[in-house]
Amino acid sequence: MPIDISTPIPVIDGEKITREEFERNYVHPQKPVILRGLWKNYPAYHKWNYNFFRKSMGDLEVGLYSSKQADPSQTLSTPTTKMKFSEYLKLIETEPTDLRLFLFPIFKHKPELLHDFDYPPITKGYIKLPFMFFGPKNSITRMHQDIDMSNVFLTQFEGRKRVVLFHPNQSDLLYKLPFNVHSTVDIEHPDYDIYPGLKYVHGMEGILEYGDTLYMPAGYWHHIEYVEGGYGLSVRTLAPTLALRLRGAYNLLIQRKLDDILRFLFGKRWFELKKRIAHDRANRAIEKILRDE
Ligand SMILES: O=C(O)CCC(=O)C(=O)O
Repeated sequence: MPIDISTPIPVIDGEKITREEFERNYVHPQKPVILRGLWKNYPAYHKWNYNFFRKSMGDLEVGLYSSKQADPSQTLSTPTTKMKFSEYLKLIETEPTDLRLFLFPIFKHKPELLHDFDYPPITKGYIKLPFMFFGPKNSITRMHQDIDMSNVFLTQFEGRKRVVLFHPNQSDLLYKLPFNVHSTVDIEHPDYDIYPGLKYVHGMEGILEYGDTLYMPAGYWHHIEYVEGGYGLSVRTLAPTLALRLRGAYNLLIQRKLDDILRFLFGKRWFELKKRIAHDRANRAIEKILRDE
């Protein structure tokens, strides 16, 4: 039985929505939405393609991460391999590979690219720290929440992506690991014997086409599959509440470091303890659902 992701992520015309409508309907209630055509008026929409990146920065050496070797007990901080950016672009355009390039600070290497877009006026409070994500066909960004708890606007510039989202209030049923923003569940092949909580989650699904922007409110769990090789750009705005902003700062500045130290000191035993805590929390959440039924 597949996991319930039967609710579609709504798709709206990003060129027509006003700031007032967007804030009222999506930012304040923290609801995800796909904004079609939001970036159409920026040069990047037509200018950024494989050839453009190859020509303008193909010689740059980039650190790549293997999706196959992704180990849920580790934070992904060390690249699996390195190669020239032009070689990597050729790889994802033409051949099967599992190498991904994520949280790529492309604008540090080529600040001129910042002139190719602006921050859409449908909301305010942008954090001026854009990142790009590149991946080959069939690669997966494993399920996680963004550690800084900001609202994310993820725009697709090449290829299509399938996106699955879960509200942050389902973290326990998704076996969120403590001191972390990841989970060990595989939502494509749910194992209900090991993870019975997955029977009770309800998610949303959508496809990001060329030029679509996914608005993903703070704390939303996301699983991303590259239906085709391609790339996207993310910009973010501050979370809507002080509590979420403080949580983001705590995650970044304290929790992550504490997790690294405890992993260094206790290795696998620390990971096993975190998994046990995640299972206890999921069992309690299931009991509550059954009690309330
Ligand atoms: O597009 C991707 O590969 C990942 C994007 C993501 O995880 C994010 O923007 O937080």
